[in-house]
Amino acid sequence: MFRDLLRSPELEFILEAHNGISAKIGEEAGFKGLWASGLCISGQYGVRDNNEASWTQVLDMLEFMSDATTVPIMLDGDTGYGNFNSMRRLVRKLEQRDVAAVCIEDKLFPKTNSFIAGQSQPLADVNEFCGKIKAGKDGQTNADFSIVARVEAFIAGWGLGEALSRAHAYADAGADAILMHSAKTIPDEILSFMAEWDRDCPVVVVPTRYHDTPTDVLRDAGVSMVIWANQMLRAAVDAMQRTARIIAAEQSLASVEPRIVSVAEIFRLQGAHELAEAEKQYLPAEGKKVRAIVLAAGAGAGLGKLIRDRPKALIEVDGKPIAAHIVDTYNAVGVKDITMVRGYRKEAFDLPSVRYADNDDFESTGELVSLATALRALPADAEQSTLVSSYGDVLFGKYVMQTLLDSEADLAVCVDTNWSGRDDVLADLVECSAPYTRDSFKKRVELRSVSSGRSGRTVHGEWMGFLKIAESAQPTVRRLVDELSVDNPRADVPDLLNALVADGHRVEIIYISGQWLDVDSLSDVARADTFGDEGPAA
Ligand code: SPV
Ligand code: MG
Repeated sequence: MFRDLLRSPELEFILEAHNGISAKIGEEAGFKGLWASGLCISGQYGVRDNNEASWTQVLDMLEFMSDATTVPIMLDGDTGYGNFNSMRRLVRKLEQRDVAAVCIEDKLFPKTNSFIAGQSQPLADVNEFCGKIKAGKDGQTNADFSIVARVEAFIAGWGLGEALSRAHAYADAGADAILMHSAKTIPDEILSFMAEWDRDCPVVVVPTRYHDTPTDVLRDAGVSMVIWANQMLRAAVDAMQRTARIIAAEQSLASVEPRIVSVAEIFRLQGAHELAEAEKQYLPAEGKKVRAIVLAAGAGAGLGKLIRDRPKALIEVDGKPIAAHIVDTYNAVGVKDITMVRGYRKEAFDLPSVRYADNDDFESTGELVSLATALRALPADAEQSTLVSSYGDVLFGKYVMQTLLDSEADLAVCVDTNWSGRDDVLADLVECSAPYTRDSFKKRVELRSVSSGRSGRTVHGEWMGFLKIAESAQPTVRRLVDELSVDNPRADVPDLLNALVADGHRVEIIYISGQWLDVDSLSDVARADTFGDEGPAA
């Protein structure tokens, strides 16, 4: 492609680029080729154009530029970074990175930019430079790789004769094109050279200084390719300087934001979309997203002045509110989407990254009205996720939640086997299809009923409020929640569980032992303070 550009009957243009993103922007603007400028690559590294960046550092950048683009790139290879041997190694390394061409200039290593005291810059010995061109051509393994020989005779203050004799020598040595450079603000040196140049060897020019010259003048003179050699870096520096000054002065992003590209545009240039598609193809399908609902609308009796200005869920234990511990534990098992139902002293809630749903009738309604409120607050796609519900005054260890989430059942609840010392009026006691045994983990145990108080029933454990609802069970649960809460606004989650069982749905029992704590009394608050110290999984 680069060779075609050099040989094209039209005047062709290539644009400076100095890193992956500028190369991509150049290609998107329609350029058919790019100039990996030595000035600009060293500039973006923040060093001088004096071979301060090593050639492998330049090569590393070329690799990013090559990966980011499909158009050919010509490296500004300075003097070839050494002698003929460095040159042929450079050519091999460029070929390996799909770089199309290198331009080398007839100066001495380490070079200095042509616009810095050019007249005092010594030129390379012609024969030595021809040897470099030959070594590069002989060393290339891809016949399409191009070597452009840059003549610095005008830059160094020599006349047309020197420029011409060097250009002829380099063409004879096998150069695929001649780059004739000039530091003058008018193109007279270039035009005088073009008037004499009669070889079948294209000429490339860099009108940085003679930028006011109409392009047709160069076209009419027979120039083959124009390099716009440094405008991308200069434009970027201008934009960065203005932006940095404004942000520094205003201590705010407000006025720069509308003037700069969006972060989404950066993602686009980076090809984020392709990665998202590839992830669908190559990553294992993600498990269903889990969303948590925390019922925290109630005030909490029996806690005296602790709940004067906040609900029970916001009482501080171990340095932060109960609800914050709950959020942390959910987060620790990978559940980030949390909907918290508030009611009593709802204004006291200020946890970040939580979705709130308000049950303002908390005094006259039960848990199912709160649950219905939460279900309505969820985004539409929540119907395709797994839900887990728990109470705002129940602390739990990671292990408890992980075990519940690992269950493959459509509906599952955790039940603590260690219930016998519990206040059997407050506790939700359950009867199951089988008692806990050491091999319970191998069996399917189902819920039979749940209610507070023993009253002569068989009891196998205590339910502490954790309910998992898989996607497939959501329609049933949503329907029952609505029906039951309309029938009886004070209905609670145990009423839902019993109704599910009565309707013939299987609610799996996951037996656990400890690793949770409900905060019902002042002594519970004291125990909660050390909850985190009690178990390794807490
Ligand atoms: C470059 O872009 O690094 C060049 C062109 O070599 S010039 O800066 O004009 O020398
Ligand atoms: Mg350069």
